[in-house]
Amino acid sequence: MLQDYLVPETVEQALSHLQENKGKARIIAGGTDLLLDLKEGKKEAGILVDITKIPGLQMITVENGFVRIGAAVTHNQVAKSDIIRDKASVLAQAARSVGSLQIRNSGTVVGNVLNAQPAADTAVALTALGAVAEILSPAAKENLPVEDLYAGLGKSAVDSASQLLTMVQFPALSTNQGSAFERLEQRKALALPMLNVAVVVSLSGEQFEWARIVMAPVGTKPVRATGSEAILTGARVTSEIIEKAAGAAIAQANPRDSALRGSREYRLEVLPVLVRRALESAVAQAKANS
Ligand SMILES: Cc1cc2nc3c(=O)[nH]c(=O)nc-3n(C[C@@H](O)[C@@H](O)[C@H](O)COP(=O)(O)OP(=O)(O)OC[C@H]3O[C@@H](n4cnc5c(N)ncnc54)[C@H](O)[C@@H]3O)c2cc1C
Repeated sequence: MLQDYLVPETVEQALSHLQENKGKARIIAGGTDLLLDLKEGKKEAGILVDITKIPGLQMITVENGFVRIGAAVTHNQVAKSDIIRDKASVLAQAARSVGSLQIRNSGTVVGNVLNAQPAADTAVALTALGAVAEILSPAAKENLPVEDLYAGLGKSAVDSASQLLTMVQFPALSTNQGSAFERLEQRKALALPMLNVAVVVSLSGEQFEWARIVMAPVGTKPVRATGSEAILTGARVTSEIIEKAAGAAIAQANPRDSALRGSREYRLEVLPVLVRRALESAVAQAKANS
């Protein structure tokens, strides 16, 4: 049962609330996942520590070539941000595809990552961007890649009863780079997609320098299609090589059969199409930028 709702104004206050109420308090941001989890008894917390009024966590900035997104930033703020549209459009697309307007107005990108659903739209995009999260505990600060925040299906490596994830950061895309997001969904009311794919490519003239291809839900967390990435590294940009790389993505995909989100066979059939489309869009963006 909820006993208190605390609204700190600084990160230090938030951490001391967690420390003083050892194990009983828990961070809340938009509450779109947490309130349902509390109601259904999947998580427990007597005290909620609301971080959305901490000014330092409300910012989207770009500094020294790195984009930073604070933990109180919502999906809509990310989707509308000129910085994100310009420097990481894959993330703007992913944030725009989350739930409904109300969900996007209160749900945060960081909360989406910490809920640890494999198909969390912004976690898939952040993994493709090579994003790293800053995590504070009362006595320590650590930086972890977003993909390493998944400790299992629906289980985060961050303990929200004692730790605060303050922000995620990643390199801003430069002029020879492009990115794209593809999503297969049954209908808009469905909370999570049947499949989603995020791609970032870096070109050197007519060649791929490198590519990061991330797909979900085809495992317990967003999955890198490293075999496809290896096919593209150093290869000439042609539709044949894109087709070949897209086809290879299924080797690392292990989707489950789902009555709600489609059969394994169907998802394996469609996945290469989404990867191909995302690669084509990302290449087109990189060429238009350079
Ligand atoms: C109807 C509906 C539709 C949805 N559709 C989609 C969809 O299409 N795609 C999609 O990806 N998701 C979807 N979602 C889920 C999405 O809304 C959430 O994942 C959201 O982004 C979570 O953010 P939040 O700020 O609300 O997190 P909260 O619910 O506040 O918190 C989530 C978890 O993270 C912890 N936490 C939050 N912030 C921090 C922090 N800074 N440090 C430490 N711990 C923290 C909390 O304690 C909690 O355990 C949907 C949800 C609903 C209800």
